[in-house]
Amino acid sequence: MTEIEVDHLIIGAGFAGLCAAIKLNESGERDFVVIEKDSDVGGTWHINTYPGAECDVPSQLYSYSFALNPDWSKVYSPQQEIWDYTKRVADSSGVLDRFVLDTAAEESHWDAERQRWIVTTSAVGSGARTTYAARTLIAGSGGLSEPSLPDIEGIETFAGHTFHSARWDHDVDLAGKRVAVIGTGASAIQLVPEVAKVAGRLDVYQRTPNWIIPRNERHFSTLEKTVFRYVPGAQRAVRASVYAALEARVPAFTRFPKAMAAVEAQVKRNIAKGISDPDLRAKVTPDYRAGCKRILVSNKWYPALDRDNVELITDGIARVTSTGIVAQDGTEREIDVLIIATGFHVTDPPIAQHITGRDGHTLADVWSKTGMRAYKGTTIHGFPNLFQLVGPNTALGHSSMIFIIESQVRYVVETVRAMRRDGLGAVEPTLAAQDAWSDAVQRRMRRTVWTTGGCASWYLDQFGHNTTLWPGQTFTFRRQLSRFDPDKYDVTALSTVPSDKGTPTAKEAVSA
Ligand code: N01
Repeated sequence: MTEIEVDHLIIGAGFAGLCAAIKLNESGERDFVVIEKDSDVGGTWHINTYPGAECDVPSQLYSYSFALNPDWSKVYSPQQEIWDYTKRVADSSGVLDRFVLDTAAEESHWDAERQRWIVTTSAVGSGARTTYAARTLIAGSGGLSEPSLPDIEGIETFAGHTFHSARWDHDVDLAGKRVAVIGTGASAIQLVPEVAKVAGRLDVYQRTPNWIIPRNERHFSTLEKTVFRYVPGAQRAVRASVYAALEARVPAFTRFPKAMAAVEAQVKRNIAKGISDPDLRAKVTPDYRAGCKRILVSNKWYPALDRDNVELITDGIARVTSTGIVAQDGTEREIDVLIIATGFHVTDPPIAQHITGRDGHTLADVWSKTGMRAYKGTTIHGFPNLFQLVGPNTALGHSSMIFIIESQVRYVVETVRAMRRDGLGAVEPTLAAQDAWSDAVQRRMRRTVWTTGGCASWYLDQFGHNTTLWPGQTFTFRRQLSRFDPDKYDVTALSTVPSDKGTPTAKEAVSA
């Protein structure tokens, strides 16, 4: 098996991996490879092709700060536009020659003597294996990438078509079919209104209702787009105002959950507008504080549930048979297609099973005992030179993840720069630094709506801790990650172990 030495190996070509590649390249770190298991860049925006897929963060903020897009068509962008945007940015950034697509990262372990991550990859289809020996491992595989499938009795026996919302099967024609959707989260509320338009009958299985605020569906006018393109600073000013408006919501999430009463009143008006049947209104009205689960955005969900061909089932699922779903009240509803919209593995990311650190333990082993913990959500004790993008406590309930990703990538670049300057071969946060940071985050969680709001959510791990979200303003997060802080790290000088002679460079390897 060939071994390729590179300075940096990046896993994932979504917003995070692409940002890391571009910013490393700009900083002069050109010896890297990006491994992507899918056939194109774009990550979640390439993979999630379900009908109705759109972003629920305003377009003006859902782009890189260094690549504004004056051409967004709407206030909230559709999936295809965002995917196209990532492809354009990748094309124009001059880094694509170091992307290896259709290739999955399999196993990674830290070789302390060589001060390198040894990463085995396999090509999708052929299974051809390659080994990389990289100074840093930058994991950008996404917090919401691995579908979580429900553990429902008999689900494997269903004889019709079944697929997850994030693995949409476009070969299945839903026209006139009897369809069931399990789940009523962010994905379901977007796809259900579209499926309802074509399905003969649609059964929607809701476990918990969500708070769903109205969505601004406005298209940007030609004049606005022209101004964004040609008037210096105009689009940045709009972006800044959107950013500020979203940040203004943070205190309600983190310190004053009672302020969410205003959101709840707005949602109740949205329900009254969209649904005529009082029983159905009651079924979709949550009994926990708004914000405890992600607040969703839609004008189409309530009217879709109000349609004659749609039924909302809230009795719970007893089992799935070969022909349909049996609810807890014993009613069996026959279906042709089962769509699973039950979300993703978030607090138990599968990639953690494949990363083995300094002591021979996988990240999954470590986190199964402690919950997800990292220093500043990015570097991890026991895992030198590993950078986890969108790591523990970096996700947001109120604003754009791209802001967080750029903050983390800045930290990666600063750390790599310091390693070069100071001749360091390995940097690893001390356990004390990691614990202090994680404990401080957990202390801040106590007053948040995610802890006090009276709901169960995928933000919480098996210990009941919210190890997913950042409990503060995003500019605070950015400030914390603005420079490498060597006093919080165990650092080791660059070892003199010679590298294998004759190994190809990243560029040679990719083009081979
Ligand atoms: O997943 P979810 P998603 N039996 O976990 C239900 C992002 N996103 O794919 O609430 C029955 O939110 C579960 O019920 P409950 C965004 O960050 C963004 O919809 O746990 N039901 C819930 O209703 C989002 O938050 C966009 O009681 C079961 C649903 O399945 C994240 O992705 C668009 C069940 C899962 O909802 C995930 O959204 C789409 C079971 N066994 C997604 N297990 C944007 O627009 C789970 N459920 C940017």
